[in-house]
Amino acid sequence: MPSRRSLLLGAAGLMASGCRASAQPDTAVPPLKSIAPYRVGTCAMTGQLDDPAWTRLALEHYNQITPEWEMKMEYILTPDGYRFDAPDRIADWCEAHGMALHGTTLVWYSQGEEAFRGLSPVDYRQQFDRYIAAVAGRYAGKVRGWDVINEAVAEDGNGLRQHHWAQNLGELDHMVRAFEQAKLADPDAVLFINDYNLENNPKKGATFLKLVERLLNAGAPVGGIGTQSHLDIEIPEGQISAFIHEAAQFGLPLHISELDASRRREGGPPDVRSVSFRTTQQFDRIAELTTAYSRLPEHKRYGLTLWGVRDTDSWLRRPPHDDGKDSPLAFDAFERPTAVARALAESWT
Ligand code: 9MR
Repeated sequence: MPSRRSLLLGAAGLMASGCRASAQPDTAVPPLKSIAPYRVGTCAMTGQLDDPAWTRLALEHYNQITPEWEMKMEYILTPDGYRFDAPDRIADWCEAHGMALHGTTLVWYSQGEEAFRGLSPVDYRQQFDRYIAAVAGRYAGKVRGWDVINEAVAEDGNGLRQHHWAQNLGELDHMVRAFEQAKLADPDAVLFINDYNLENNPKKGATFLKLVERLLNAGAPVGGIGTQSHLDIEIPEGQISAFIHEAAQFGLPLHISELDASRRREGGPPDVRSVSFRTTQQFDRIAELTTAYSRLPEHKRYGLTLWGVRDTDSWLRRPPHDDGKDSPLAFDAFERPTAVARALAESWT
């Protein structure tokens, strides 16, 4: 009798036996939100709200939305003032469909530099506060939480990133200030610090958790820890669960905030691993993450968000990453569940 795992692997198992997965009937998964013991989210852009296939899948499987980019400074802050049409539309859509909303991101090292260039120190500080007050205030009562600070840790995990917010307002102080302003604007939202490669790179994970500690010691109202979880499927077994365990020591809610897992290896020598091997690696790492996360006490589980609905919606299927074949998300271009969906389903049932 086949094991539950081999049934759930479905397409990967078929590929291993030489069949083309796309020619085979899929292994169905129940609506993910009906089996997840916490909120399960996806990201959205306004264009997708008009796509019936996208909305059907989103409404069937997810119960929380993070705007993919239209709630960021790059969209809201224009030379003519703040622009709220797109984020308002997403917020209204969430309300109309009983979806929770998670906001990302108030302060990101990669944004705002041009708009803030040339301001006097006093104006710079005022505009920083004003932006957070306006944006977090507008969605107060509508969002469950905010990524207040995104991607503060240096790429290699060696200290913090250098950028205009840090230069003008202080390396740690700009973060403390952002959390304080967000708290004033929306006292009920869970305020997150969010970053990536925390499981993939243990050094970066450790620097990030040290930063959480420093912020809490400085009195910043950090209310949650976000790990983006763009997983590297080649990391050793145990590394993901070790990070989740470490992060949970603070007692704060954790958000798996942008989950996906590329089957590609970027750079290096040609990748000769078979698709079935990579799919099994992907299945195992996702299952490790969700199993470790599901074991946390309820108050530490804010939810798990996938960074897109179908593979073709993923940032990993856009230049410069796209090879036309990657399957980092829970549904493929034909809306069929992938190994990612089956890994989630297995750890939730
Ligand atoms: O997927 C997002 C893409 O559509 C945006 O153009 C980009 C810039 O806003 O951000 C992408 O999402 C990123 C997220 O906000 C932070 N972690 C990495 C994500 C992928 O680049």
